[in-house]
Amino acid sequence: MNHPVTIKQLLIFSVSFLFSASIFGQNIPDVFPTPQKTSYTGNQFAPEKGKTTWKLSSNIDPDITKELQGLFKNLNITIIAGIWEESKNHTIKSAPSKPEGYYLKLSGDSVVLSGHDYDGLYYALQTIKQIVPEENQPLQIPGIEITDWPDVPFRGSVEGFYGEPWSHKDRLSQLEFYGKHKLNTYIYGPKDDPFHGFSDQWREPYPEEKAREIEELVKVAGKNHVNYVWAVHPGRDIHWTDNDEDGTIDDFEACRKKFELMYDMGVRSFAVFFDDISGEGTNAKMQAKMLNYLNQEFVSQKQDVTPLIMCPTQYNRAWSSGDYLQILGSELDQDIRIMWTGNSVCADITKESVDWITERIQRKPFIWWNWPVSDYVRTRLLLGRVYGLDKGNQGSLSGFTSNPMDKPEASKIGLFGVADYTWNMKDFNSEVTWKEGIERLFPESSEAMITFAMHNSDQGPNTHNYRREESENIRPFIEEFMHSYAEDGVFQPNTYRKITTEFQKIKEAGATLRKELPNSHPAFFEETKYWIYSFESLGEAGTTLLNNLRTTNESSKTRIAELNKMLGQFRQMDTYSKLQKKAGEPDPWAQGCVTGGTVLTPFVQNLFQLRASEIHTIITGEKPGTKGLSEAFFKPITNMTSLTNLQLTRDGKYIKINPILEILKLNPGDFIGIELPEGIFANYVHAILGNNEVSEYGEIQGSKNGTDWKKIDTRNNEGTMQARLDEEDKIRFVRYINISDKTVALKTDLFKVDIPEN
Ligand code: 14T
Repeated sequence: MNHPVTIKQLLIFSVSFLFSASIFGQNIPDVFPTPQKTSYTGNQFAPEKGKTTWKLSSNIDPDITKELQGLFKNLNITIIAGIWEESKNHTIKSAPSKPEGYYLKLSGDSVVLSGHDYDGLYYALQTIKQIVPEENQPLQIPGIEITDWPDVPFRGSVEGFYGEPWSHKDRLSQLEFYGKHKLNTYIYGPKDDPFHGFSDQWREPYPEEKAREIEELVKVAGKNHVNYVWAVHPGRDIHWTDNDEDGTIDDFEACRKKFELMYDMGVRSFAVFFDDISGEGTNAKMQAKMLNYLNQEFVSQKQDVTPLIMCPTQYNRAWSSGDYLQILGSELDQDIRIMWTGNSVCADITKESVDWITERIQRKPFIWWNWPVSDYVRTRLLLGRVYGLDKGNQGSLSGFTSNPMDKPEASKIGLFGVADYTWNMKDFNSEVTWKEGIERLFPESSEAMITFAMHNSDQGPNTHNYRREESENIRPFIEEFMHSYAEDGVFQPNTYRKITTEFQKIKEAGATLRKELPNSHPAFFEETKYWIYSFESLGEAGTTLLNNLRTTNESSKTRIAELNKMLGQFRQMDTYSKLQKKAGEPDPWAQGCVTGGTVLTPFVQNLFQLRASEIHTIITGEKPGTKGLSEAFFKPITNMTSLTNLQLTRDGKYIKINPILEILKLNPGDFIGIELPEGIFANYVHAILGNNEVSEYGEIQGSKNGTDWKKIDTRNNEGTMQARLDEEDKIRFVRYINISDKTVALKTDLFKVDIPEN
């Protein structure tokens, strides 16, 4: 996995640093993704004004010529550029004989760009643009020689998440970003595009306006040397029947026809997805037949269509059973790529997991990495570093695409890391790439963004059990602080200082981003503004709270004022956290935002609780009511091991279980429910869990202590169950339980209890 930096890496690092920065007084910017081989010849050149000599091979792309002319016009220097094999110009050193590879040399009298192919030449140019200062600046050219090629042939993203698809504008911006960072693949498969098919209309042509957009995307993708891969998702309603008796299954033909339509719009790369389906469509033999049919009757008939990509139904090891994968492996034409998410839906990509699948599918897997996708944890931003990708996968993957967040701009932080890993695994340094990505994406506010990103990276508890680190810089101090404060009411001054400084920094970072991003990065800001507002409030709340811990001898009046200020900032955070709503998504789980959700927010909430009850007790001699209690104080309860990570949301008087995507199968005796904190009692329960089956086979129960349960008489209708509870009954636990001897299929559309608000 990710080894710490080795001595060798350190040496290389410091040697190149010495060479570049101190000995020759140069400041050569690093190139990202990191080139395979770089050597510094040590000199730096400042070509004089004069006449540029151009030696360009005739078939060079005019766009590349134009860019080179922009970079090197009116300089006494020779520019030699071309594609090695075709140029037959032997002043060009040969490019590496690897697809997309290039050779690049900058020296006093000449600049050489030699591409293995058109992509390679384009990538040589992308590299030059990172090395040579922008136009109009006094041109300083460092002496440098680079030989470069990618480790993974197809690199990029798969827009494959549930929820509102990216907009046309978002996608255009992605494609440009991919070109710059040597990502060459964008697979189009948003679950919520009906014409992709997961929702239904995969057989139908796109409406005019959408078709025009796709045509433009294909063009822009081409300009950026990106393959626009159009994916169809036919499996939900596919039939393997030949009703017109022409000898071919009707839906095979329907799919070919749709591909033809897409081809006419310019699409030259295709995929077929069979993920997240059940029933007839899951048949491996038929899936293989269909793909082979498309391969022979469509791809082979065209001269310019790239090999097919398919996403299997069993796309991860946890879901694999029977001989499904072996059938695909042996029956699918050898040039068809098979996608794979790893050992589970969301997983690190270990060498061991790659070896496991390679053997079964008899080819290198095409990775569908489910990160930073956040459709199962929509309240979170996943802005952390890329890690968990094995360097031992070099040479073992046919492709690597990352499933991003529904927030395209915010996803660029992660994609920058994916670009670096997939290009050059051996030199990939997770931490360095993450920082570098942020610095390049947000040059004006990189420090604030680093602070924001490092505290917004973990998914929180989730059904996929996939977690990322968060707030690593401060977590140990916070743990130590809470431990000693909760136990003995004391804390170390040093720890206190560290944490206080961090909250101050958070507050300032939030303010900086709030002020700067609307101008510098309006699209990013639109996606993340409530997290940013909330982050600033979190910084304020933490600062006030920590400050308050030092005030021990104040009058009641001061204490009350302080408490109110804290409450105000806390509520502010809470308000922002609820403002994030997505149009067209009525599901409560798609709403709300959580910032610093793994370390910082729980810390502030817990400390606030401790401090508030301390102060409240001192002032009034009473315990505080329910108002300040965040969801951290309420607990989901279940016996189901697959559900250890249920989440709750508090919305005023409602405590709700966050709905999850899957249909749950409750075996006899299985239950899910909510536990309230000491001294707080439920006065209403309301559940919407599917259909009548739910109330026939199960019931809602209440308990005072979590051990002795009593049936609650609910009004039941079509899977809805509800009842008013008497607060005098002091019900602190509420659950739905399957009391039958059958398995009950259940949807977590709604499960909530009401508490008094005081
Ligand atoms: F195709 C697959 F490789 C895949 O990952 N499919 C979906 C994907 O669209 C989604 O974005 C991702 C993360 O939520 O996981 C897959 O969707 C699921 C996974 C489940 F475990 C949908 C329902 C599930 F129960």
